[in-house]
Amino acid sequence: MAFADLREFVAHLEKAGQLRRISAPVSRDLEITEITDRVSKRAGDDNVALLFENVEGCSMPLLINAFGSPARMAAALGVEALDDLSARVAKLLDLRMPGTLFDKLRRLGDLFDLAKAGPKRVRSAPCQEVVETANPSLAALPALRCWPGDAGRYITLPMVFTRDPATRARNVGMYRLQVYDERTLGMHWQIHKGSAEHHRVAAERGNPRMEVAIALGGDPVSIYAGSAPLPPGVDEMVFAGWLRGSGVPMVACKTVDLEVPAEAEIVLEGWVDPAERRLEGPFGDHTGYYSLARDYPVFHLQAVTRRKSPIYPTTIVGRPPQEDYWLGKATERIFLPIIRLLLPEVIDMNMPAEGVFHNLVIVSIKKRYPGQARKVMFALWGLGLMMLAKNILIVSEHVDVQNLSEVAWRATGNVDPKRDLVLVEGPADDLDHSALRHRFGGKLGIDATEKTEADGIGQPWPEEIVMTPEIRERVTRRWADYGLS
Ligand SMILES: Cc1cc2nc3c(=O)[nH]c(=O)nc-3n(C[C@H](O)[C@H](O)[C@H](O)COP(=O)(O)O)c2cc1C
Ligand SMILES: [Mn+2]
Repeated sequence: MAFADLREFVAHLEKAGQLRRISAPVSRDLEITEITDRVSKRAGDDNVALLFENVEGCSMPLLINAFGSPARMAAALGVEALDDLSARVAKLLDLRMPGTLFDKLRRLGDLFDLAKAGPKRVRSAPCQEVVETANPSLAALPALRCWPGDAGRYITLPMVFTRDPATRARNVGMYRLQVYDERTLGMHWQIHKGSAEHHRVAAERGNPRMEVAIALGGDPVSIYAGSAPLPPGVDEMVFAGWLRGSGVPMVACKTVDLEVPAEAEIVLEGWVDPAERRLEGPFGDHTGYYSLARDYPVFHLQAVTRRKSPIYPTTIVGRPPQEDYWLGKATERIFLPIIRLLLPEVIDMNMPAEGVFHNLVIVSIKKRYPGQARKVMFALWGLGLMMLAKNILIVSEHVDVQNLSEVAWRATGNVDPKRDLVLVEGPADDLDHSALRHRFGGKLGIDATEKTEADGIGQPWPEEIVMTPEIRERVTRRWADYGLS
């Protein structure tokens, strides 16, 4: 089931006991961060979404941690468990010629789902119940000051809409926005990202202005889609429509030639001057460190449209695990079948919270020939935003990459540093504070697969210890006899 808008999702979470309303007055300066950080690091059902109804000095309720658990993330995307996402994508990518008539009809059904995925243009929209063009202002938004060292307040869960000035192709990205004043925002699209490329094209063409629309809220699938690293030119709204099972209703903006999800809560319309830069940050980031202040483009507000009583959605990032880890986990599950299509030896992958996405990617492979682990590393380093992966660890197919204890055991035992480490350099994540220099640094590939003669071992590779099935079965059967309970 896909939710039509943020309110439906909130209602679902509340009914499922996954949301708490906080009516006590709270400050948006640091206090909400501390509360949310504690709740998002709790285990199980104590980790809930939070709806702050009384943010001091603001009339809008503030929603946070709505995606912050596996159950909520799955619910947001209309599946029972995040692994179901892999199955859905794998089904879509299955290009084998269907055999039986039944298979053919089922395949037709998949393609029909895809045909329904296109955005639906609507003329009137909840996100335009109120239109403020005369004197637009950001002042009503309960934007958070997240951490003590932050340069200011930030909008942290936006969908940023741009078009390629040459092809008119749409991009949607989740890029944080620093609130400079009531009309200006810092636009933190990093150099490797979709809208940064649009911005570059606009600058190259000498365009004086590039139109931008920022949507806050909307259906949860669309919100998530802004964070998905789709290939350039692939429309996040078509992707969202496919995930939802129905096209996202979109409405034309009032003052810019862009469309936004009709069900959004708040929309900020405006523009970026391709030649303008302003210092953005520092910002307490998802690495657990402050990202440094750097020059970024500037968004100028020219209109606000919104619902009559909007909910303001936001998140905080900081030392993991936090809400963004689950947004990333959904991406990991969705992209696994795509990676497997290109690299069929890949079995599973894990980007653990401790690795904050780019720092550590663990991949299991079915190895057939020497050097195959290296082949997979190099392929991943050439694949979209995987180019930013700093450490790639390859293990054999039978290793459970989701089990970090097993991974540590295998990786330390199966690796000879002289033979199994690959040290290269390449593009580094914008936020990698340890890189050689900004956006460029070293990368480590670790081949932790078991080695064979073909890998050039200098001593026989031992067998792994496993008990015989007969004894295991016998002990299981007799367990009660031993009095061990
Ligand atoms: C909570 C959150 C905040 C993010 N903030 C930024 C950001 O400030 N700048 C950025 O370039 N990417 C940020 N990202 C990552 C992008 O959303 C992600 O790379 C996405 O692929 C961008 O869309 P694009 O591929 O169309 O550029 C953030 C992701 C999340 C989940
Ligand atoms: Mn994109």
